[in-house]
Amino acid sequence: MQILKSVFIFSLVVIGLLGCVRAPQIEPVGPLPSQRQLEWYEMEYYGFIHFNMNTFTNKEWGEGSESPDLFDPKNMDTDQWARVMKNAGMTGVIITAKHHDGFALWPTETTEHSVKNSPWKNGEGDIIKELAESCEKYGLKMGVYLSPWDRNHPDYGTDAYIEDFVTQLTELLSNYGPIFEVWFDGANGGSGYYGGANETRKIDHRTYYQWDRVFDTVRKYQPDAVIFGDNGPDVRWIGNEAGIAGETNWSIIKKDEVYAGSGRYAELQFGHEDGTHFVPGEVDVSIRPGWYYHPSEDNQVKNLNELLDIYYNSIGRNASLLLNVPVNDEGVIPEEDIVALNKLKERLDEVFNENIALSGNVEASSFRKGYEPNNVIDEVTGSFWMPTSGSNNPWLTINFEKEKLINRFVIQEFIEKGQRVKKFKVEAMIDGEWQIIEEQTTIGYKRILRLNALKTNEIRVTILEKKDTPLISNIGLYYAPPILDAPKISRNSRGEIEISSGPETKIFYEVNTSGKPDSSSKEYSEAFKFAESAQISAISYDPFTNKYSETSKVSINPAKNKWRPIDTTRNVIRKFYRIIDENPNSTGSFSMNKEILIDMGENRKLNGFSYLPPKDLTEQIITEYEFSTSEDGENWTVAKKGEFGNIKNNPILQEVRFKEREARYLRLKALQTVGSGEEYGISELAILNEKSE
Ligand code: FUL
Repeated sequence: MQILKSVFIFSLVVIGLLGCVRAPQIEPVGPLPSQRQLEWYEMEYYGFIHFNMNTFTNKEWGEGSESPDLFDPKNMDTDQWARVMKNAGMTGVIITAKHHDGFALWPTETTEHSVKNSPWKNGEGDIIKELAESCEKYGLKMGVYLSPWDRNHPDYGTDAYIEDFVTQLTELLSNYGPIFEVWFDGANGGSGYYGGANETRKIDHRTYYQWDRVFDTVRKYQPDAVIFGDNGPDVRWIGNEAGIAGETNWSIIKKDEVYAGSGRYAELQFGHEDGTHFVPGEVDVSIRPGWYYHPSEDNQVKNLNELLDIYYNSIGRNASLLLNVPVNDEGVIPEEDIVALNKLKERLDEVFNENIALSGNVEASSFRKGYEPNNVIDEVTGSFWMPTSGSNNPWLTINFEKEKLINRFVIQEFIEKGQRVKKFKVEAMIDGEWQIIEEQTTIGYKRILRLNALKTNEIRVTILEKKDTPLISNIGLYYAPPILDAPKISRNSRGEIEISSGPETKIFYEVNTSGKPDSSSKEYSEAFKFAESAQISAISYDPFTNKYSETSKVSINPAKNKWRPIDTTRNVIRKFYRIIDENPNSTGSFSMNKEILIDMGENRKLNGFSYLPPKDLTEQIITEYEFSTSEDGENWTVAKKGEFGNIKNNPILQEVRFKEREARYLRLKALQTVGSGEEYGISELAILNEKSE
């Protein structure tokens, strides 16, 4: 027995030593990822579902006073959501269990403002439960979005609310099986936003929510879940909602300096080379302009080119991609979005199906035993190439017997021991000489470069700057067959409609039809007049390859070529033409108490207006507005007064609808603004007069 025991202990020691042989010899560099972060990184692409009260009120931010009676999806089908996301290649889904308006998608004990008081399933339903079951059925991981900011809760702003907030979290984390990510939004109404049923208080985001307690709750009930917040602790916001991680993207940040409310969001896009904590970035972006479903955005689902840009700018830049697909008021993902998701999946399969590098022969400037160059093409993230320490510009080559056609380059670091590479270059042997193809900064978990297509029999990667000896786990080479760009459709400053596409292509288009142009549709030759609102759809066609592009669909607002920006004494103010010049990149800036007046030159019917905020944050953005009209420029009636929800983080075109009226003069007043700068900006102002939904 004693002998057996010794043998057993000896074996344990040997196994232990063997297991440790590789990693401990390598000194870690900087803050390191946790096991849960490593697992999260491998998920890469997962879905966001914004579905809640706003789906039924057609808003981006609800105010908390909405009646639960409004929540009534007639064809709720979480199986459909999970199926669509699984087919799209996603690995998980995060659902807005509670958004800022405080309505809960599960029958929480903490509030009456939930599904239990809605007509849906006579108050007996539980969307979180249904989704958890569907996720299990389709093999997706599930995450929850629980908004700390709650515009409904009567105690919001006091400690009593935090008790309920923690209870809500506990319910979500203990009743629905495994949760892979808990999403805490940074938004809160402290800056004077309009409305909010119970919202007069200003809170300090850093101290009010008792984060230590909240995070402990997550660790207690779901130890494997990552926690998302503007600055982590596990996963950070990428600092914008446009789908873009920085080309330089460190997984580490100075967490204590960049937090919700710090005003330093721009840094989140890049991380910090001298970061103190490992908090990798997640790119959250919507497949439509808004996060919630709005029928008016049915023709604004992002097309394949846009989705591919998002993919390469997120997963291709050391971040994960959390792609939002809004569920509509029926309770299902609309067809348009499914088509777009499937096209992206097909394209990614087509491009990344064959890793050309696998057929190559790998050599390197040097390597340490056990960390051979060949490890970069074994498709295992746990094995890697490591040059001998101290080598200055370590390089690795992949050569082929025959020339290969290549235009995508993938490289991954073994990040368990820290993100190390600061700068690298890719070269190709072309006509017997090395040519520099790209010089780039950080790598991290994954970096994908889109290259111009090249034919070569050898590729060389050189690490130019590093924190310490680089550990490269994978390299991939691929070829993406070209796709035709979809046409661009816009109104020009003369009020005409213009359509453009790449050289040597034809354009076919349709005006106000169901929007499926083909070669039997009208062929575009030059800009044309069309004064009223129009739905234009167009495709490009390449006669040489006989290929069609994606369809572009755009709603064009009524022409503004007769409009004049005026002051109260009706003098034209030339510099304000910028707000009606149909150029989204030119902005008119207004001092704070100034209102905008427009003379449309003639009476027009309108049932709404749109405001395009400036994109760069050098000007203030309007968050609360009052829009009025007049027939004579003297007597005004207010058409609508309200809030542009979430406009700061997602500065997209805002469309506001009201009952149809006739007017010649327009007036926009900014009641509240947010951002930096002394003045507030308007990039475009337009009227809407198409049939509202
Ligand atoms: C933002 C929120 O305010 C939006 O409504 C949305 O939920 C987005 C994902 O995060 O900060």
